Amino acid sequence: MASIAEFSKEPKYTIKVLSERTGVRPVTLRAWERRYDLLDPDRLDNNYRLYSERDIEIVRWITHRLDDGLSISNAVREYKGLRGEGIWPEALPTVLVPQPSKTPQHPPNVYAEKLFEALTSRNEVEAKNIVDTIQSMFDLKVIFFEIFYPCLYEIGEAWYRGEIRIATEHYASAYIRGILLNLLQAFPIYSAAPTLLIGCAPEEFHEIAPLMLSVLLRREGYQVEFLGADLPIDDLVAYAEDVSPEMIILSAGFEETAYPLRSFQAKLNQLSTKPIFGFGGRYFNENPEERREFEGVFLGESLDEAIDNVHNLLDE
Ligand code: B12
Repeated sequence: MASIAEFSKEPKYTIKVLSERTGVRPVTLRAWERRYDLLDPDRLDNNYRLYSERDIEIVRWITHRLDDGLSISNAVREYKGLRGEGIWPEALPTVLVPQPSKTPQHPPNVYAEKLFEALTSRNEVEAKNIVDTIQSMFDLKVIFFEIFYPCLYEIGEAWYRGEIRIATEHYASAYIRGILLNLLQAFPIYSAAPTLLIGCAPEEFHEIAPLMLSVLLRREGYQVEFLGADLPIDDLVAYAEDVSPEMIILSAGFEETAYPLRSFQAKLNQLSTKPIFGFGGRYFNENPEERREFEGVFLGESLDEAIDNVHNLLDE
C-alpha cells in the first residue's frame, strides 16, 4: 500500500470532485476545514477551492477512521498527531470504479448503436469491448443516459416490432443490469451518510432506472441499498422500521404498479423516523396530473433531477 505522501500535491479538483471521490458532502468538507483546519486548499481567482490527489487521500483516511467509530475531532487529532511526528498514514486501497481518462473517439449515440448491435447479435465479447471503451471515455451519467438508455429503448422498440425475441431483450437487459450491479458494488459504503432504500413498486419489474439512480447516489456518498423489483409495501414498511432509512425511493411504470404507492407515505409516517417517500418512473412521466394524488415527493422526470432533489431534501 502507498503512503499518502506519494500522492500528488498539485491542486486540480473542485470541492464537487473531492466530495464525489470521498462521499463527504461539500458542506461537511467546508465545516471540517473551518473547525478542524483539516485541509488547506488552493484558491482560484473566483475564490473556489482546488484540491489535490493527496487531499482526496487524507479525507478518505479520515472517513475510514469515522467508520471505525472515532469522532471527527479524534480522527483529525490522530491524523495531526501522526503528521506532527513526520509520519504520513497509509492510503486506503483504491476503489475499482473505472475513471474516464481518454478522449472520446465518437459521440455517445454511436456507442449506443454499437452496443445495440452487439447485444442483439449476442456478441458478448464485442459488448464487453464497448463497455470497457465507454468507461474509459465517458462519465457514468453519459454512459447511463446517452448510451444505455437509448440502447434499451431501441431494444424495447425492436421487441415491440417483433424484430427481436423476448429472450434477446431479456439477455440484453440482464447484461446491462449486471454492469450496473458491478458498479454499485465497486463504490464504497459510508456508514455515516444518510441511508436510502431504492427499488420498484409492487409488481414492477423495470429495475434498471432505479438501479442507475442507486449507482449515481452511492457515487455521491449516500448509503444506498438497492432492493430491486416488486417490493411488497407492507414488508417494505416493516423493513424501514428495522433499517431507519432517511428516504425510500420507488419507481413505477404502470398504473397498476403505481396505485399501491398512494398510501405509502401515510404508512411511513407511522414510524418514529418518518422516512421521506420519493417516487418517479414512466407512469408519472406519462400522467403528470396523477402525481399530486400521491403523498410523498415526486422526484422529477429524469434521474438527474432526482439526484438534485435528493440533495435538497437530505442535505439541509
Ligand atoms: C428491459 C425491459 C423489460 C424487462 C425489465 C428487466 C429489468 N430487470 O429491469 C422485463 C422483461 C422484466 C420487462 C417486462 C415488461 N415490460 Co418492459 N421493457 C423493457 C425495456 C426494453 C427497457 C426498460 C429500461 O430499463 N429502460 C432504461 C431505463 C433507464 O429507462 P426507463 O425505465 O424508461 O426510466 C426512465 C424514466 O422512466 C425515468 N424513471 C424511471 N424510474 C424512475 C424513478 C425515479 C425516482 C425517477 C425520478 C425517474 C425514473 O428515468 C429513466 C431515464 O429517463 C422497455 C423499452 C422502453 N422503451 O423503455 C420495455 C417497456 C418499458 N416494457 C414494456 C412492457 C409492455 C412490458 C411488459 C408488460 C411485457 C409483458 N407483456 O410482460 C412487462 C411488464 C412487467 C412489469 N409489471 O413491470 C413496454 C411498456 C409500454 C407501456 N407504455 O405500457 C416498453 C416501453 C416496451 C415497448 N416498446 O412496448 N420489460
